[in-house]
Amino acid sequence: MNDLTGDSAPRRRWRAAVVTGTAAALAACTVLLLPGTSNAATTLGASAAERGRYFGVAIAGGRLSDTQYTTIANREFNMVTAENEMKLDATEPNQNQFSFSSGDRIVNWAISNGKQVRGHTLAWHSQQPGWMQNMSGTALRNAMLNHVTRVATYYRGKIHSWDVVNEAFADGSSGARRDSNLQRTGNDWIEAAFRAARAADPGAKLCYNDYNTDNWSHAKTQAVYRMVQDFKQRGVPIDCVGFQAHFNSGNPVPNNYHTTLQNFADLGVDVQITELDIEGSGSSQAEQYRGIVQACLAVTRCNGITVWGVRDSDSWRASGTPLLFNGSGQKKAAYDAVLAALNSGQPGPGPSGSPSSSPTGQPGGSCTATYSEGQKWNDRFNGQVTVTGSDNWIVTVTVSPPQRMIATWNVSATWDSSGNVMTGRPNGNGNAFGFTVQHGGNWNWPALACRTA
Ligand code: 9MR
Repeated sequence: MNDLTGDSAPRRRWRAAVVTGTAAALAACTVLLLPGTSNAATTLGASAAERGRYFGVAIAGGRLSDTQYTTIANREFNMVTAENEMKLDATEPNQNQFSFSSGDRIVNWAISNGKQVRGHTLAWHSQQPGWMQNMSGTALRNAMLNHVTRVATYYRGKIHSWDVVNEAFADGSSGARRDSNLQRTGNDWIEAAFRAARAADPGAKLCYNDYNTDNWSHAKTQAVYRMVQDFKQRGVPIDCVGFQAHFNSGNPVPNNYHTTLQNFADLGVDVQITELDIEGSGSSQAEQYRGIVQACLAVTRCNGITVWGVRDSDSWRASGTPLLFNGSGQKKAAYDAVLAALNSGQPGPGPSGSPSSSPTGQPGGSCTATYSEGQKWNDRFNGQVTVTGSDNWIVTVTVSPPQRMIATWNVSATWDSSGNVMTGRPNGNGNAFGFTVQHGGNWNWPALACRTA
């Protein structure tokens, strides 16, 4: 096992890769390890991953048949939120009759493309099914807890972070809870929802998610802060706070955004930007996006950023052109600013310095997979694979437990039933791809094998 702690001198680790699979399956296959390159990442997900973060997008199930949409989404993002399909009205249209097909479609698309999933949302005053809107008191409290338990249990093991409770605070200067049928069941409804979610899916991070909580001096921000502080002090299971970050001229990006993220993080929770969009255009919009990315990168516990849609035309407020791609699927100035901000951010924290790699393997044959190490962190590392000799490759990447591959980029990925073997094929984004491995203390390099299709 590599010792990645200790002196800070640059280090190069030499390790032969293990070629897996049967001889027949691996005919014309070689593995070669060569020194890594330091080229800047060319997609949002890849760049964020190099910084120990994700870059996500809200996906609308109805658009998954749009090839331009899925091509951009697959290429650029490594985290997915269902825009509407996992909400209460979608998942429990009749009491105790659960419907997961729309949510599953998005979750399966995400997983089959090597992406992780944010769950949105388990308890919310809005988009409640009709039967729930008409409920109150103990019956509603129990129905809400049953919903949290059933949905979080169904998706257990597939969700990176759940928006357990969404938008429970009032706008304006009151700092009060939002009045709703859920609030009227008693002030403890939020913590009850978090406890139920923890019991149902102990592996997911549990988030409180809201909007208009970006400006540190606003009463709503302060009120959410006090709730999270109280939850942490009393041991209510909360792991993260989601900042929706829907900005426009009436709700501009505040100058103190970094302060807000940092102050919440200092409570001992992760912070995530969960629904980012910024109305506008051109350099003005681009600079606001840049500021948001820089603020997140400046906060160690800011895990990732999700934009609320792919193209402007996919947005819930399309006329404000608030996203990173225009209606034709072209990158906007805002995209370039986000990628540049990501690429100029600090690499993720970790015990090792610059990437290193080593040559070995057996050159020759029709297809060569070259591995190089990427960034390393306490809990995970990135790997990069470059394929030469064929544009029609199939590369398997095998991790050894307790390692688990948690993200991929620039590759169409599927997994075997053990979850240890990722089979990657070209996704239209060239012949190099990357992945993140949660190592669980096992620093061994994954084994690579390359064959042609
Ligand atoms: O983008 C979503 C839109 O398609 C729905 O019609 C709307 C219904 O409430 O919800 C939108 O998403 C919201 C998210 O779930 C919570 N934060 C605000 C988002 C924008 O309204």
